Amino acid sequence: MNFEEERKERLERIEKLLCEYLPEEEGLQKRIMEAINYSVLAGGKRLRPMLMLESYQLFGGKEKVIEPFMAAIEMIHTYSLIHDDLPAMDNDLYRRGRKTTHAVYGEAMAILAGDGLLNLAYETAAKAFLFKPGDETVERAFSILLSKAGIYGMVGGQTVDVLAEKERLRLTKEQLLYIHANKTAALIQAPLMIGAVLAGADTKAVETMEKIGYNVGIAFQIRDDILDVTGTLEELGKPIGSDKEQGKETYITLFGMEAARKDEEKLSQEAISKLGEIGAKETFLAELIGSLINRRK
Ligand code: GRG
Repeated sequence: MNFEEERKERLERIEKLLCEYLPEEEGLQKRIMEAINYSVLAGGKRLRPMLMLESYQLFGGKEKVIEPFMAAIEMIHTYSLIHDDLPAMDNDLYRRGRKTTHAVYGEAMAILAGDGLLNLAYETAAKAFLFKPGDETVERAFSILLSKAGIYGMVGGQTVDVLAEKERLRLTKEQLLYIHANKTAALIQAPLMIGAVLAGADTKAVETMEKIGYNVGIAFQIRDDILDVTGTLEELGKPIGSDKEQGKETYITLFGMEAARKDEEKLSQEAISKLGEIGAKETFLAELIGSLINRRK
């Protein structure tokens, strides 16, 4: 199988898995289930659960305990997108090639769907204890998931981003990297670390995965900034130029397009060579990281 076939195979497994953990659309509160399912099942690359599974298998994991965490990370990611698209934040009407959640279900329901998904993510991850009651690696994985998604991770990064935009701050490199490291990289680090932890990898290996996640996350955000300038509506499934429209500082406004491309490449290559240090250079994971460099969506 070539890389694309392998990626598709994994994608299908993840789609099936998500359906297993998504709620039935029933009860008086049925509308929120519809909004949640609409948002999660809108496609998307499923990058975070894919990274988690690869990391788990890389360190020898073979059990089902990984699955609730794979579903949970995609739920957290989707909630962040729902809330990021709200009128109070980016006010975007399109995402993943279709109308955003608030555009279809209204603002109140989109807020609730995001809140509901975040909670459902933790309810789902907790199901890992059904596979391994009282297991210490599950506890550690849980703690990584919580902290990388919270105020010392993604929510923290988003906070600084929102403040910088509202106050039209000129950012220093350190400030921009702080935003990217937390808003974006934290949710790339989490799956790589959780996969390693659940497979029983040692602390040093988990730290290596955290470093790899940092590089991949920053490179991923740089590419996101590049695509906002060079992408198309068809490729991205949302209008381009939103950063400029909102007067947002990005890697490109700060350093220029050429430096952005160079740094993206350098960060990704460093991540792949770190994988080499743990004997994982010739793996799907390394190819997946490499494929993100020139992605068009
Ligand atoms: C609202 C708490 C809160 C956080 C929002 C993730 C995020 C923080 C905002 C979304 C907008 C954005 C540009 C985030 C940076 C990370 C990023 C590029 C997300 C898009 O992830 P992809 O490309 O999306 O993996 P798909 O649709 O493929 O899943």
